[in-house]
Amino acid sequence: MAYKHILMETQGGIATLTFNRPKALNALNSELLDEVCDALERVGEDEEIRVLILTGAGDKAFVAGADISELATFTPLQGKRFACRGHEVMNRLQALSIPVIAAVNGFALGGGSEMALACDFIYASEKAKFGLPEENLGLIPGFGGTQRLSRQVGKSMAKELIFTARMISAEEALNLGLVNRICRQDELMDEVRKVALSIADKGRVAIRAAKQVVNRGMDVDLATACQLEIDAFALCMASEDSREGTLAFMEKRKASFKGKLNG
Ligand code: CO8
Repeated sequence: MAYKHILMETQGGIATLTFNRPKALNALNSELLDEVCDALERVGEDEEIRVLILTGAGDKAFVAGADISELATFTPLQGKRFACRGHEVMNRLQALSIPVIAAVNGFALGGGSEMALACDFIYASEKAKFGLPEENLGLIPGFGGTQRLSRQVGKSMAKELIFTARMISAEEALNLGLVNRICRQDELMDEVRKVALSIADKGRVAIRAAKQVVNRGMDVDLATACQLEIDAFALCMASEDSREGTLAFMEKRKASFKGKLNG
């Protein structure tokens, strides 16, 4: 599939997906969502890719939400289909076995905040602004924001942000635990690539296991979650990577992980 609204680039095991409609502040239309879906499928199939970064083209926006000019034309049924497609994209992002980092370089509103929330963590530039402004349009968040924001910042804060449609700064997002780190605008991508490379260096089996256990564990009771951890730990113990990691420690050298479960 040729892409019109996104850019994909892979370098040294790090893939970068850039939302590329800067004139519309990278707003998400149906075509763009289809392209993201296709790109995520390809990323999932490519064993060489160890980390995925999402960011927005231009210096103003990550994604300013769903494309309102398209939303305005939808019948309720078309709106439902669009919401389902959005959920499919967010679920694919969350289910990807490799880590996904959102590099939020400007406005991340509505579907843009929801996209960032579906990533494993967020680094933001000092110019970033987050918000779920759907109530201003007589709508509610439709790409998982009501659920993922509540889980991230607690339900009371999520309700306040959704009810008021208020935009928050990178600083406030950091204080709420929505953002892991704030970077200077011109240093954001370098900082995100640095953390991505430090993750890419680790064993693929153990990174995948950690992501799955944290994600699945959030949705079940503590005892079940801890059992998931025990099982995943045992799986890691069976991997060639864990033999290499422990041996390298004892031989006082850097581990060279092959990303293999065994042999
Ligand atoms: N959709 C379409 N076009 C947009 C959007 C958008 N979300 N955001 C900005 N644009 C366009 C503007 O129309 C403008 O285009 P033009 O130059 O042709 O007039 C261009 O981008 C630049 O924008 P502004 O001139 O408005 O730039 P400002 O710096 O003045 O303002 C803001 C920036 C504050 C980001 C402002 O553009 C804004 O408020 N945008 C809308 C934000 C918003 O409400 N987002 C939520 C959308 S709804 C949503 O995401 C729901 C997701 C779930 C859907 C479920 C489906 C059923």
